[in-house]
Amino acid sequence: CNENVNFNYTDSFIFSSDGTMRILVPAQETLEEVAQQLSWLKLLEGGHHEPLDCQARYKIAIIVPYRDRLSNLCTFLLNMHPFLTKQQLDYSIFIVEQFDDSLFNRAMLMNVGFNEALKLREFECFFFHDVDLIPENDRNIYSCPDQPRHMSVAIDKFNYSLPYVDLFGGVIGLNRNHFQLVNGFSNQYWGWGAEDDDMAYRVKAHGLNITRYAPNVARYRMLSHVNQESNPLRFEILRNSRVRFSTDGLNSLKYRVESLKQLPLFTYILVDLSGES
Ligand code: BGN
Repeated sequence: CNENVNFNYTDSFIFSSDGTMRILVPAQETLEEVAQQLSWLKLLEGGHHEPLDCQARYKIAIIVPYRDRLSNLCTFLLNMHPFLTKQQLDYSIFIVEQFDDSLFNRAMLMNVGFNEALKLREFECFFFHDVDLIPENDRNIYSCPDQPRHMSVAIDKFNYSLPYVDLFGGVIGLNRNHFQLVNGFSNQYWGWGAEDDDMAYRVKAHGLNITRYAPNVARYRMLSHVNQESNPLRFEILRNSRVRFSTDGLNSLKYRVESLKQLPLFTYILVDLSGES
């Protein structure tokens, strides 16, 4: 398939000729209402879509770690589905929610998403995506990256500039082989911060390079939300992360799936990270 085509009459409403997108707002913040607003897209079960008249190059999984942000989730789904569909991708959206009441472990939820998605289908690349980041330009193509790609380069909250050169958080894309090569994310970061820096270290330590699109394309709006509790131990864990790359990650991941459902707009995974698997 050619990526990024004009696909129907709603196109000119959402997308303008310079690639800038109008961010859609849900009429009501419920999943049913969002599904109704997206009914014209003809999504398949589990938040899956693939082009009907051509063969997409790759199978793509969008993995979204989640807890208690329904408003963000509704806006995310309402905007991401038209955006990804327009790019003629074969994709599925996975929402991975933490069941236990420990501090939020974003990295571990993304590892779980990777693992569980691969049990369902042979995905070739993975976009690890914060639920509060909405792309603003449709030239920001979610194609399978040759090298790990940092997608959320220019975010409105950071005045559309990169806060520091090694930032690898927000939205990132990796192909399956690279994610496995670096042993996924660390499972050690409970609470906000540094798990993305750890991933940047992993990528570099394995001879890979972080790539980026130009900032006028890789633009995102950050939705408002209550901030998570930060992790006071993150500096220390990050300082000696290197010694754990080969023992802390996909190969040490322990979790229990409480629920896995194919919903109309996404595949939902509810997971307990706290105990032994
Ligand atoms: C950094 C955080 C990242 C976060 C960015 C952007 C740390 C580690 C300090 C040693 N890193 O400061 O996790 O994505 O800000 O918000 O806290």
